[in-house]
Amino acid sequence: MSRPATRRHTLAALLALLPPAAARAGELHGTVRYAGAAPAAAALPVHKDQEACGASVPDESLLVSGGGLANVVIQVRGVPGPAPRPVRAALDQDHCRFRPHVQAVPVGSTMDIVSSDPVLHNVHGWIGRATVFNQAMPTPGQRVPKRLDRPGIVQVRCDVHDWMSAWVVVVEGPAAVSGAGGGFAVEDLPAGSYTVVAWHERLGERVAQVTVPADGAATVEIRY
Ligand SMILES: [Cu+2]
Repeated sequence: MSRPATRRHTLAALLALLPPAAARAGELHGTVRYAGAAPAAAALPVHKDQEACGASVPDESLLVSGGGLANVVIQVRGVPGPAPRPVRAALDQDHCRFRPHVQAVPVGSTMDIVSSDPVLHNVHGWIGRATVFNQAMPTPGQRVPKRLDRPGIVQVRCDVHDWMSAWVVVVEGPAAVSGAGGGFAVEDLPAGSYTVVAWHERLGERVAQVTVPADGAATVEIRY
């Protein structure tokens, strides 16, 4: 018969082998592919405040590189457990261009609207036809925090410069945005089978199913 101290030791060793109840050690890696011919890099003409804005800004609405599509928001739906923690995000205005062009932030996050430009901007965010924020930004260096409490796709425009456009997707679960080559990664996922919803501003939605292992990465390819 073993002594109690030995039994405790054995139990501790066994528990160490078990994953914690809500382990989130899984990951989803993926690539967003664009099947058509890559569009040529386009520029949007600047017809106002050219001394501050330049003659044109890049058109970021369809960016393809090496067959990969950038600026696609990937959301993993149906993940159990707590929602992602709110973050402090930023939306800059730099040479009359929003940076970043597309971002995803957890609901409840605060986004600082920033102007780096010596011209008046008026930043106007919409979900559908409802205004989320409408903020005049007359001063360079100005920083105005906005809390994003409603999930959805916020389209951002500048009322002064009609070429300026950005998208802020306010998400309720894990999400990522595809990078320049179409790659993305969503980390800290518990094991399970999930629906992945991809969204692109011009090409719309794609849906895929994935099964994330308890420890390791699932991979998925999203095709447009
Ligand atoms: Cu502007």
